[in-house]
Amino acid sequence: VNDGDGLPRIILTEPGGSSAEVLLYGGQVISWKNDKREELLFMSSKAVLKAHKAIRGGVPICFPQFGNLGSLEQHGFARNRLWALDSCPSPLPPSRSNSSVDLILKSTDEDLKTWPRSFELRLRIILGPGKLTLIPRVRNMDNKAFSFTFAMRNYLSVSDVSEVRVEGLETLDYFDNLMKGERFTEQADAITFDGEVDRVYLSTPAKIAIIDHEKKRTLVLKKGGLPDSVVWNPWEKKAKALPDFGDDDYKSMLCVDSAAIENPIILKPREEWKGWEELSIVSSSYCSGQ
Ligand code: TA6
Repeated sequence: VNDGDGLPRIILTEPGGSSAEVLLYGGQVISWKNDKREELLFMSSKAVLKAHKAIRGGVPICFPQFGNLGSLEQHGFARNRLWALDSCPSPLPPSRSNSSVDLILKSTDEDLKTWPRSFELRLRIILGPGKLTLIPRVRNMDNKAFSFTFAMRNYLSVSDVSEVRVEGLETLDYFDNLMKGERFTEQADAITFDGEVDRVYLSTPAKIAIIDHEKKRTLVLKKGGLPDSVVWNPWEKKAKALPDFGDDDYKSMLCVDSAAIENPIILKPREEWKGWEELSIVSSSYCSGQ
């Protein structure tokens, strides 16, 4: 499907009524709506939906480098490349209620100049009732080993970030990007937000809950093969400094990413790494009386 902005996209729907929209550009999910057509992911009011610029919202794929942890552009180049439909995806367990798409990004001669490793990066996106699953895989197509860091940056839509709690990260160590990446230990019994937060939580549990009181909704992030989780909100000052971020956008978003940052993933020739994340919505409205 080609929409107004000329970016080819795939629309996924499932019998329960939810939907998702995926751009071939960046292999990026840009929308995930529940069965009530509510948008569950954040998209900046000033996002630039043009090729060759990272799109500020949905689920950007940060590969082969997270942040500025290396010589590449911030968060690597995968989110700024045109991916393709994977014509020979590995078989999926049969399921009536899911719809899915398989995307692939292969290293190009251009990329080999900046990152001299040949790779195949695959991403399977599966939409199920109340559930969105992303399964990234990286295969080393080279004749020597290489390592990379990786993140799926989940821009989540929230009613008011100052009313959001994140549970599952308590007692963990984290790198604080606001304190030159120094390592700290989380003391709070849940993460709440009253200012800029930019932390890489390390070796997180497989399940993290983002509780949005106002919307009476909890988003549960489950993941595997991606031990770390970045929690980011730019808050007012940084939001103003980002040209593709609306000044008030920070109030209605929170990034809680699935990532492999502390320990880069190392692949031997022909070896393939596989990770996964599952975003699901638990609307507490019906259980409010319980
Ligand atoms: O969360 C890590 C981080 O590097 C932040 O410091 C902030 O820069 C954010 O990612 C946004 O990066 P981007 O390249 O998407 O603007």
